[in-house]
Amino acid sequence: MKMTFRWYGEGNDPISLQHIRQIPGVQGVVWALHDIPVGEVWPLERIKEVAEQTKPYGLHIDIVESVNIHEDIKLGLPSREKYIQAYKETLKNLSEVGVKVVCYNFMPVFDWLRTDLFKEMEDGSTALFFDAEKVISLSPKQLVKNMEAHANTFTLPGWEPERLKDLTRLFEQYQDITEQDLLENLIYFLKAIVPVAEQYGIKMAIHPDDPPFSVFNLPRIVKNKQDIQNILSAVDSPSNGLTFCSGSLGGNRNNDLIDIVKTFVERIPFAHIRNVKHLDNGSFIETSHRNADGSVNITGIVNALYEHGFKGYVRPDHGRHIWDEVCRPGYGLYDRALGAMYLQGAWDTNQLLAKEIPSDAEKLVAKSFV
Ligand code: DNO
Ligand code: MN
Repeated sequence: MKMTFRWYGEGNDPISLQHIRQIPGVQGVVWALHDIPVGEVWPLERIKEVAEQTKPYGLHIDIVESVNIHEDIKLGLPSREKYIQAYKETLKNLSEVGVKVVCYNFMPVFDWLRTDLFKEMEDGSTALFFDAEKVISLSPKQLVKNMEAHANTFTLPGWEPERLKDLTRLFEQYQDITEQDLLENLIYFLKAIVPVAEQYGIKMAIHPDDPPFSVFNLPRIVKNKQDIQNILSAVDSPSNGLTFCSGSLGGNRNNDLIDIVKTFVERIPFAHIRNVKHLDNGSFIETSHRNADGSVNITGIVNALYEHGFKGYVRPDHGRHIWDEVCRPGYGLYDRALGAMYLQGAWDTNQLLAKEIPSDAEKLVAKSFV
């Protein structure tokens, strides 16, 4: 397990590289050029700048999250050709600094979605919350306003303003797009991109939909095991991979997360690990990583990754906001650092056990939810 930590870049993240490298076990940052508008080529000089900034701290920049996909590609419009071309050039530029994994998602219009970004917990911390009842009562515009108003002056990953400025038109464009259409558009994109990624030694790793079900009637195609199977088998290459995200896939209790790990481990170059707690009405709140605090069997997932020979990168995904930290929603230093330690503790225990009672490790891998 190669531990990493998301970093929003110089001047865009209150968390310094110095602080990140003080988290035990963290070897690299997961980064992006967040200010480049979707669809544009990432300039080589800007990419090299990030390599220069991180080098003194001994942190690698092997993983990019995300190179976002232009809506015209998702919609399958003729203009997708020019955006696919730009994407290829970005991959080439990224390969120049040794990038190995590019995480991306294929969610129409919105990236991840929550109704509350700072929901109060009993212990006084706050966390990201998806209120299933509230989401039904909100229009997409209200939801966007709500997210932006609560973002604490930080930009939200995947919620870049240029992507959302023309919401009504985007919704109209998606009206006749079925899940099958969206999948075909993804496969078209992958068929064009994967050979180029192979050539540059990059693994593309699609991020699951978050939450893993349709919201506002938009099509969603990375929700469960079958969807993942469809995508990975459509282009059978190690460069067509999955970002296994326990929090996103865990937003649906019917997903067997451990089975997903077992089945696809060889195609998972990157994993996001975090916990969510399910409430009775379909809502969920993001909790600490600890099994007892949420519904997801986090240590079971780590065990499964270990057992099945996972060689990829991991990052603690979102965290709560604790100890009065002022931070980007879900992306404070403290709780994510605690998460990194919890995950590494579970991994190290496996290493220890493996030397003594290898066959017993399997017993720890029981079910997805606790
Ligand atoms: C939210 C993140 C997502 C993720 C993208 C990957 O915090 O998990 O924005 O980076 O969906 O493309
Ligand atoms: Mn994730």
